[in-house]
Amino acid sequence: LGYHVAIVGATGAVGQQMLKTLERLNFPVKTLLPLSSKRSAGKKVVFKGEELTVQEATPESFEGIQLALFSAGGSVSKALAPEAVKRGAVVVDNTSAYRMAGDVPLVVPEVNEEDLRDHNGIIANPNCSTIQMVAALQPIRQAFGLKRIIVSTYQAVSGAGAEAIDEMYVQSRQVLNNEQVNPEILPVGGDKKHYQIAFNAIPQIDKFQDNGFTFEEVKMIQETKKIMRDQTIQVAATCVRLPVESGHSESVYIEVEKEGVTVPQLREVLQAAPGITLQDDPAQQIYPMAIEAAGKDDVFVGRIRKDLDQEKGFHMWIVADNLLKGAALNSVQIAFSLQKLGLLENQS
Ligand code: 11C
Repeated sequence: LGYHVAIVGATGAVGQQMLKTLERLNFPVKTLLPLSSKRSAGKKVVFKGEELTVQEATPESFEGIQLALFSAGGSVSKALAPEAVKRGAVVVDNTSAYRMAGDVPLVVPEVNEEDLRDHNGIIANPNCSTIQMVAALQPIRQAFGLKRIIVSTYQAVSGAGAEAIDEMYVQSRQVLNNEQVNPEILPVGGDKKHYQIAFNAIPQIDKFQDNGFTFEEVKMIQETKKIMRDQTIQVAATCVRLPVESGHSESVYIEVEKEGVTVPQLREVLQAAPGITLQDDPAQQIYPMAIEAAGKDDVFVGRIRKDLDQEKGFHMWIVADNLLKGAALNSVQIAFSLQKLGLLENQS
């Protein structure tokens, strides 16, 4: 028994993790259809030990598909997600194409699983840097309320795709060999200028908006308010790319609503929260780090401390694998939640 599942973008960095995560968590898959753009069609992917040929995604590809996980860019989702829905599939979309649409739930299961009940065929998977932050802050919010968030991110190159990972390694070798570096992708594939990522920190992820924030920063702000169903939470973000392969890190400042909250109380609620691992022991130099979080499912939280001036202010350091909890794992968790809530067709 299982579902007929399609992965759109099966050869990409996230698509590959979707295949592995479906297999690793034993999601009931009856048939797996790997789809891609014309360019990648014909490539092979492996699912449960079986080699599968990737097919070009067309509207007809979705005949008989019950669940389609999309991660092939916003334009592909815009063109094909409605076609999949028309043919009876439930779509979990990992792009920003539908995230802010009023009739599309934007879901991190630990935070707002119940929003899935309002879906109209498409469910949006939030941006990676948003997911790990709201997953860590939700238990704090439930216990003590949440008034304000100020976040600075330290994001891995894998968030910009497999080509950006290659660019980091190529440039690193070039710098070490005293060779010329020719940036072509980062900070943003489609923008006017490109900068060296090797041995650098670039304060731009995605394109600048009219308000001076980048689109990545705007996503963190808008998505957080939507997922938490609270437009009054004050959110500001600064997003920075680092030469780290996988694992986004975030320095997060929050102000809670309740008075008299202590650091041990924050640690206690985080320790009890599903999907969160507390790594917070300054005396032993224990704190989350990207190279340790990479390849793991949980969101790691540490460096929790009270602000020295704001009575209700706290700081913390939140790290997660951006391709797993930030993308593929959250999408697969949404699929499990859909199944649990009876929102998928019957298995065959
Ligand atoms: C990055 N957060 O690290 C981006 C990648 O909207 O799903 C994910 C983009 C998105 O570059």
